[in-house]
Amino acid sequence: MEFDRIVTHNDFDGIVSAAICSAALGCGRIIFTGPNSIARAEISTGPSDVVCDLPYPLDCGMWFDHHPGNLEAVRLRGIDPAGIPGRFDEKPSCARVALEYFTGEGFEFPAHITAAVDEADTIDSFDYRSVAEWREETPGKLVDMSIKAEFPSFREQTRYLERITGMVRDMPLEEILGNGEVAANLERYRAGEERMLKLMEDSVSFLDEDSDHELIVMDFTHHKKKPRVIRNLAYMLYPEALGAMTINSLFRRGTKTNDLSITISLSMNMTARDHGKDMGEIMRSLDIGDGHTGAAAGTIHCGSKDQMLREKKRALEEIWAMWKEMPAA
Ligand SMILES: [Mn+2]
Repeated sequence: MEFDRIVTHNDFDGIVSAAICSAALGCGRIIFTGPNSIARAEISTGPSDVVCDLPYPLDCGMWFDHHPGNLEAVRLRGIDPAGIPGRFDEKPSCARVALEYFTGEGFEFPAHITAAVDEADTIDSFDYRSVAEWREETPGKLVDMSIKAEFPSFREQTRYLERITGMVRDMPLEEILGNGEVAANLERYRAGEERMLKLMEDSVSFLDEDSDHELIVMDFTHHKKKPRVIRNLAYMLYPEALGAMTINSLFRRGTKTNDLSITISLSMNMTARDHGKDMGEIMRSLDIGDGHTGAAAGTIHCGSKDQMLREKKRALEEIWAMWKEMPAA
């Protein structure tokens, strides 16, 4: 079977997954996208496409993924996942799934690829035991930061992701950091982080019921443009909080809609604890999205601004009720 394109998630796990598929299949053309574009079928795929770290599209040659919700969606469509070429496995990263698949097929990967997969496991599953561990800089985290820098255009970002994928395939992460473009993007990321922290300080609150300040709520729906923030930076403001939520308006082609995008994640201080909080379960119970134990996201479609305000209030109440019901330790 010949594969023309790798269609992958535009994050670190997606990049490492694509590097693995590119090394194993000798296929160089890579398309970067987000899960929503696949769900809305904005990208047409066919039998010569390998799809990584994204929902299963209607048609593709191979599919690699690790999101339980995406497997569920396949089953709900009446498709037997075992019949799909590629592999689904609930591993910490999709890169791990792809690595194990091709290793099982007899492909031998160089040590720098397996090292990148170790980093993808940690980064994608957010496997940190404390705020300090999360802030500790590793080669993978620095490359990840560089792809999260602000880019002048979507096209330039895509080109950069393509180049990074080639580098991840061909050289160790440490060596990638020596690249001038990577260093410049990392610098831009750090400057952006400073600005984000300022912006977040103005949007952070806690629910009235949340007297212990467990769950940071960042409501950005009053912004006219989509603010670029990284929700976990909130833990730099409140290192003792147990979780953080963001509420954003969804933008389509640059226009603000009444639809809401909600993310919720546990603080890394919860990782080592024996708790019962499951962020993916909250999103699935509300039937608005999906995710892992530690981080999840959902979308609420609203027909008007009034409805959006009502739905936001209701979602906050429901999320808080479920959050409190799940034991913290
Ligand atoms: Mn992933």
